[in-house]
Amino acid sequence: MSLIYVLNGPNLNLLGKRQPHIYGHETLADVEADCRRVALEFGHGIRFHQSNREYEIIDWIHEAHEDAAGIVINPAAFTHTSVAILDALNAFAPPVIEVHISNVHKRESFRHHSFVSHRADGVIAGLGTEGYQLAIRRIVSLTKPPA
Ligand code: CA2
Repeated sequence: MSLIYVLNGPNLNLLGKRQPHIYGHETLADVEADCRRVALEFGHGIRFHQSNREYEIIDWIHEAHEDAAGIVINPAAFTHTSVAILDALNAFAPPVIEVHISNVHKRESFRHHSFVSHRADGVIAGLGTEGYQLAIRRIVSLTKPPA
C-alpha cells in the first residue's frame, strides 16, 4: 500500500477547539479520519502528523522520500516564513499539494505570500477542512498511471 503523507504545522492541534468562525468545527482527529477514508478508497495509506516545531516537519518530509506517493501539507504559519520547509520540499520529487483551511487571500496581507507555493503542484485555500480530501484525490490522480 503506498503512502500519502499529510503534514500539519503549528497550532493546528487546536482545530475545532478555538476560532471555529475561521477554521470550522472539525478537530484534527476528524480531519485525519476523513483523510484515511478517502485515501483507502484508492488503496492508499496515510501518515498523518502535526507539529509546532519546524524541524519535525522537515524530518517528516525527509522520511517521505523513502516511501511516499505524495505530500499534502498545511504548513500553517510556517507557510509565510519557512525557506527551510521549501528547501525540504524542493528535494522531494512526487506531488505536493498545499492546503489552507481559510482563504488566506481574504485575510491579512502577510498571509498572501507562501514560500511553499514555490514548490507546490497545487494550492487549495478557503474550502475548509474539505480541502484535505480534495488534495488527497489530486495526489491520487497525479500518481495514477495513464489508462
Ligand atoms: O488557513 C489555514 O489553514 C492556515 O494555514 C492556518 C494557519 C495560518 O497561520 C495560515 O495563515 C492559514 C493557522 C493555524 C492555526 O490553527 C488554529 C486552529 C484553531 C484555533 C486556533 C488556531
